[in-house]
Amino acid sequence: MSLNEQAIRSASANHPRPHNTTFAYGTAGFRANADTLDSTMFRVGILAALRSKKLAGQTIGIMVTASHNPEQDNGVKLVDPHGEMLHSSWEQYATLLANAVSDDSLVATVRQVIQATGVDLAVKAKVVFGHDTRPSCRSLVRAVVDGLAALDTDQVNAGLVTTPQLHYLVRCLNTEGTPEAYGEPTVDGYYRKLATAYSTLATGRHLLPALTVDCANGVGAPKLKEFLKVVGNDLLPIIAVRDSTTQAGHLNFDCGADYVKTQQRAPRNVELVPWQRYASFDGDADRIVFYYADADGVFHLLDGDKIAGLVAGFIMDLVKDAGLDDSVKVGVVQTAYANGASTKYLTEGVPVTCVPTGVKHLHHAAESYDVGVYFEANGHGTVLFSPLTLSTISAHSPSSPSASAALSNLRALVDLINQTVGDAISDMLLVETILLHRQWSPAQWDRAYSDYPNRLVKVLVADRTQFVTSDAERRLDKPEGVQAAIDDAVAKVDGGRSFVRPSGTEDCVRVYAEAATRDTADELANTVARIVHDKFGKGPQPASFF
Ligand code: G16
Repeated sequence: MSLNEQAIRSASANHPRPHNTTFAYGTAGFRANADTLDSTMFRVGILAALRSKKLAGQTIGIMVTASHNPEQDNGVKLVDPHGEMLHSSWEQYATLLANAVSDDSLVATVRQVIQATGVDLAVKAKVVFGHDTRPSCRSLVRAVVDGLAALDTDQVNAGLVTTPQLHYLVRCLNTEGTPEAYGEPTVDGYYRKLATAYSTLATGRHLLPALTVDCANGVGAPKLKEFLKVVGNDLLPIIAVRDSTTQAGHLNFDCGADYVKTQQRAPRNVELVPWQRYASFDGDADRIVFYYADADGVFHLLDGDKIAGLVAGFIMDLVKDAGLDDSVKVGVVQTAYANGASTKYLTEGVPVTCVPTGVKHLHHAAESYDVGVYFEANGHGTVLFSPLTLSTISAHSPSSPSASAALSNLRALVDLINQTVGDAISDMLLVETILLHRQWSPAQWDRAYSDYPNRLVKVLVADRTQFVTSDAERRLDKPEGVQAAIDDAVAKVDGGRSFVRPSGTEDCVRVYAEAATRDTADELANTVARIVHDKFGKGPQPASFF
């Protein structure tokens, strides 16, 4: 079968590439102002079709979303057959296609990708796509569809979904009817799978006070409500706030997981009742952070690091109680953003690996453990059970009634966790399950360790591509000389740690700093941000970066 060049060329003419723009495949795919993305979406449709053909017609996923970014941005995440992010070896092809300067050069680039990867054009491609609540999704999805059609692809439109629901669908579609069947390939099937597992784990437990969930005014709001109808309020009392998806400009604005984590405060106008539990999703519901206020109204964050500690400890207890601790070992994966206190706490009990930012990196590192718990500090993460561990858990015969109870809880936990990617709804259920079983308040959960004071700031620079890191992003190799200046600043601060890396989702450089006290952590963040801004900054330097 030959390539229908004419179909690509004529469809491409309807999706012209903007001049003077270079697209880069970032931490989680392409992300930019929505007005610039039409051609990229069209080309991503082509790429997904080629990827599916390359993988013998397995279904590939496309999620149109810019997640935590402001509403005017949009983006796209590509999902490989097992539900994981697009394999990194194909990111270069995504970038090449997105940047082809004309319809002719796009055709030539498609040919180049086919040749480089050995795509068999005779294989029928299958792609499932979905989108979040951004107003720009409508037209961008049309561009994706045109790209898919240009390669005569079988398409499944999943419509409005959370990112993790789309990942779930991809895995289900590819495993349906096999021994590895992951679930029913529908959003209803997703709800039923999670609700059944949660009911098994929660029934008979003494209910905790309601959890208030900030939905970031995003897709998590309708999807959480759909899920609550399936699971019922009796087992899961939830109060949803920031749940408006129709008011312009509200998505992620002064709310959501990214706001709460970076600002270290509750969403605007959400008054925290002391000691009650709160959680925030991000714009596409693949991240979650928890928090509470103490009696003095002081805000306490329970971020991805705290979730990792809670989850790893609970799974280790279940594994031990089930009598599986000789054969099933738990490991944790973090990034440089993990609070130093969390790493210290975790390494006392489990092996801990540090990898660069991006679930694509954490996910693969977690696959090397029997049970790999991976969480970014920003609340993005999940748990992976290796195929051998799943067989061990499924075949194990418990030796006592208490071992049997632990084993059935472990089996339900396997179903409760969305193992394809970080999932705010699934992670929320996981945390709620553990708190139910432990009968813990958020403050009791928080007691495991105290975070070192820290600060994360953004610096606007003229060209973030000149920032090159190494050592899992903890060192800056380029621009030359900057790392030495950071080292000098850090050496002057008690308990100081700081690093600089370019964001892969926003046009900025991020600076992270932690230190023994709030004031010194803040000062270190500002000092390092100034080091970057002095030489490479864009616009006037702010008096403070936060
Ligand atoms: C994406 C990635 C995350 C990453 C975050 C920030 O999250 O999936 O792994 O931590 O971007 O990345 P960066 O610091 O490079 O901007 P999301 O929730 O925005 O898709």
